[in-house]
Amino acid sequence: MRILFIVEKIEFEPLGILQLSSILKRAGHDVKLVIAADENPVAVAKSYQPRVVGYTAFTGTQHFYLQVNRRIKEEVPGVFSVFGGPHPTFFPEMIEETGVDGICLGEGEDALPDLVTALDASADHTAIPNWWFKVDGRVVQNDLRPLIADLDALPFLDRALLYDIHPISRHAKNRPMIMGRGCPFNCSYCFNHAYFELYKGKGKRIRQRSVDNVIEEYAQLQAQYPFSFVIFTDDTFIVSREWLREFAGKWPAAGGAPFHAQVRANLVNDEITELLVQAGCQAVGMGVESGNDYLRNEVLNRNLSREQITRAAGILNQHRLALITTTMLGLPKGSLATDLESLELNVACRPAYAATYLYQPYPRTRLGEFTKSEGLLEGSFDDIIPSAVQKSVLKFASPQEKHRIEHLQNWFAIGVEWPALVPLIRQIIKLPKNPVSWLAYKLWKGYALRRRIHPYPMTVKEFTDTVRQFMAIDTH
Ligand code: B12
Ligand code: SF4
Repeated sequence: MRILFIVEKIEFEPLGILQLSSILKRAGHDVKLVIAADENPVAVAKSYQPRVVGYTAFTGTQHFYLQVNRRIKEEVPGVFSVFGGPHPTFFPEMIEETGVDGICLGEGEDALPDLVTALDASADHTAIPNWWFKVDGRVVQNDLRPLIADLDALPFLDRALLYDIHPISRHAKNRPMIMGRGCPFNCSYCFNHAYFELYKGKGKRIRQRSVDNVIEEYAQLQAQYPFSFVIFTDDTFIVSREWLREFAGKWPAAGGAPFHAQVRANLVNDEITELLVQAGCQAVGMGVESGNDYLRNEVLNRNLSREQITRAAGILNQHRLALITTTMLGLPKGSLATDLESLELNVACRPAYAATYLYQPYPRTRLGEFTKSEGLLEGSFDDIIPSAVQKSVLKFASPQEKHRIEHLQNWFAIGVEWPALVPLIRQIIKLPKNPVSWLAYKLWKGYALRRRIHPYPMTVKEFTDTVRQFMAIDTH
């Protein structure tokens, strides 16, 4: 059967779709991907005539996909449209939208092939676990199946699906990989607690692939599409010391490339950091999120002291790992003053780059629902935009305060690098947002990423491609 996936643009590899594609192809199906920024998805759908069209939606990106889908449903009679990913998982009410036939909640590896098989056989599909369907104008809600216990049993991602149509990704020097799924913490703004609420009693919260399986995928990928740097996208790479110890022994021996991984301050110590260095880690991401103790611990439920954060940053810096901190501005119950406290805490961490985002209240997360119920949300969850760097959807003490918080996002990392500029930045952010602020943000970020975080050699062509791709990113 023919299945067509559609993505709006490529800012990062669409890992969920690549995973689903490898499974569908293994079952003998024909799969195609179209990047709407490069090709008209409606025209491709008309010529390819898929039986199923599928989309991954993050909160904020669903509007684009719903619109494309409505056009495809008009032009390709009989096509079955399905949505998966975080937004449908936490907002399955999306099934009510015109043109949506099915919503997949949670993991799609078994759910999608089961649906495709049923459609192929013209059998009843309406009771398949993980799916909500619209049947004769009525919504059918099925329960979730257990989480996949053995991630090693999954086929490797179908990178060719993307690389065959997107040369920039094919020739990229860095590639994302995933070593496992799940995070044991319960930060109120993050999807993890909500995800495991949904999956309660249906499997282990933390699942890791075996080290050998990760290395095998790496070796295949390196042989087919040579590259220099791995970005492990896992929420918390250092969740298991035993796994990390085995990885630190085997990855360098297997010729593993230098890599980036996510850590959490309370898990960072000398032993873990030495293992990361031994493995070849060059850059780490670590959440600071807020410099205000009340916001960080009561509102965000981070359960982390200021000292834990600066201590962890000190250890990572001492081991010469390039540290990227992440911080959310514009938090519910926060203000410009608390965001400036966050800047101060970042200064104390001395990061190679201080990444900042404007807080977005995602549906079904504890903080998202709190933001809504406290009346702090302007409009509804539907008003969230794909970008976490342009506009906040929260209400603040005054429109001026909100504007300054949004504008501070552009200057935050510069203030962390050169704290002496903070008094000037406090004045700049009173001005309307402008192209100079955006350019300053992009240039400093680009410089820090290139020189401090991903300093591998590039040809002029690779460099210009990377710059072009980077300047076009407007979501993060
Ligand atoms: C890597 C990552 C990124 C990467 C790459 C994203 C990408 N395009 O793949 C980058 C850094 C670019 C990124 C950016 C953003 N991200 Co992000 N990201 C992640 C992260 C850490 C891993 C995602 C991943 O690759 N998982 C592995 C794959 C295999 O799983 P999956 O994508 O979930 O897919 C599975 C299922 O969802 C399902 N499925 C997925 N698609 C489909 C489609 C169909 C048809 C079906 C049937 C099933 C299905 O089946 C798949 C296999 O089980 C997650 C957190 C997490 N641990 O999941 C956050 C997460 C997904 N990101 C999130 C957000 C909000 C964003 C941003 C919107 C932030 C921002 N505003 O900048 C942007 C959006 C970028 C965009 N426009 O696409 C949120 C989503 C919350 C929400 N309600 O939408 C998450 C959950 C983190 C969080 N804050 O809680 N992200
Ligand atoms: S540590 Fe990170 S991934 Fe884990 S729950 Fe908190 S924010 Fe989410």
